[in-house]
Amino acid sequence: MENMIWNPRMECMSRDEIHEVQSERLRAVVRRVYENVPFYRNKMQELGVSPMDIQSIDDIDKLPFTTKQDLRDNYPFGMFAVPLSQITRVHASSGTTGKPCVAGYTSGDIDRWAENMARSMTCAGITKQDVVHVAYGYGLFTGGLGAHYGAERIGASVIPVSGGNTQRQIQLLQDFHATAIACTPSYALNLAENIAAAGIKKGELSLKYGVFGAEPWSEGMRERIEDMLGIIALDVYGLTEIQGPGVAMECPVKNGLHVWEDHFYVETIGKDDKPQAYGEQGDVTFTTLTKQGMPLLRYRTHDLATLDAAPCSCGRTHVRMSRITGRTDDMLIIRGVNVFPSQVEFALTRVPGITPNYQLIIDRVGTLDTMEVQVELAPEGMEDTVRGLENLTRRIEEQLASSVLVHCKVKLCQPGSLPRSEGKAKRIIDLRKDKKNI
Ligand code: DLL
Repeated sequence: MENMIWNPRMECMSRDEIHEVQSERLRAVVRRVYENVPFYRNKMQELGVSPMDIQSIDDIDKLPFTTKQDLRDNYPFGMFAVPLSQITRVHASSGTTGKPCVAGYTSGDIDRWAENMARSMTCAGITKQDVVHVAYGYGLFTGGLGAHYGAERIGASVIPVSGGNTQRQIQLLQDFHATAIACTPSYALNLAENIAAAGIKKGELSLKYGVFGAEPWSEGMRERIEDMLGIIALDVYGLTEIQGPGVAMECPVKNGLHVWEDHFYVETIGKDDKPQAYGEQGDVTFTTLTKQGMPLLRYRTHDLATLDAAPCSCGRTHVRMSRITGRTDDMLIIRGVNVFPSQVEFALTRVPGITPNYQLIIDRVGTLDTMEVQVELAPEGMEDTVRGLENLTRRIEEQLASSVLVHCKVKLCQPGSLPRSEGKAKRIIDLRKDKKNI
């Protein structure tokens, strides 16, 4: 395996050096927010903490958490630590409830973001020789511009296609010989299906690498995308409030995503609001160590994962975060059982003959919650006898019952019949929201 590292000095430091860099940067960021962001000054005063109390990264748990609600309360620019005249870019995430979450960047922040995305893309194997097709949306969403600046920083040839218009994307992939693609995994699958349907063989495209993120996806989904497109597909993680894509990136070892720890201090927080030990699942919580425009202390993402600081065979020393296994607020409670959509996806990818195109329809009949899993048949393995379909349905139900632990009804759908994603997939339709609680 070729071992390309964008910034070996920072990406391969010893754990002691990381501790030192983080401590120095934490002291500076705490001083900065205390002086410039009334929200943080008030919070710290309430807790009786002053910047002098923060001497090293080990003092992190003296600092307050920041929540999405805090950002909403300070909407739109109340969390900025510099005057607006120094903010050169604003992004926002749409958010399903309430106001969007806004992030402001100074030109230095944009520069560091480009570096972090250059690191991330190099981690995937991308070099200046590559042609990078960016099919994340451009705009307030951070995916498009984040991937764009990173690929440009490497010196690759960037094709800024943005999302949508799938047939045109396929044409461009063929004509411009893109060697790398950046988009959501659900859109990668959508593209792969359309490429197959157009009769284009994977060898006819030049694609080698995929940098996929912005939504949860499973190993099974990865296998399918890699197989259909003939590429290596790696996971990139990030969120608007902290930076956008490139907060963490999987390396080809495929054993977790390296969190760029010289810029982001990561904790996993347990139900008791205390940091968990490595290996214990918790709410992924970030402190930005270098952001100038909108630094955040201990921001609770609600994404669930585990951390591992053991050395990685790629040579990078930064802590690895598991795939996101769910979100604390994405958890469905079906008849009292906690269900994460990622568990359903995992179960579905274990059964041959279907695709990872699925939707969960949650409803309530009387007082009883119901969950219907709608999943598409694979075009290549079409069961066409009634008996065959019944058997397949039963196999899926059994697989779901053993891994999800609730009985769900399964509905098989024709290939191509469920809505396709052009960005983040919408997996859950919860009809209970419109019903009164009885
Ligand atoms: O989705 C930033 C991004 C763009 C990341 C492109 C990767 C690639 P937001 O729209 O603010 O930002 O959404 C952030 O998306 O809290 C996670 O719940 C989810 N998410 C992002 N990356 C992953 C991933 C961008 N690799 C929210 N796996 C986060 C699972 C992810 N979930």
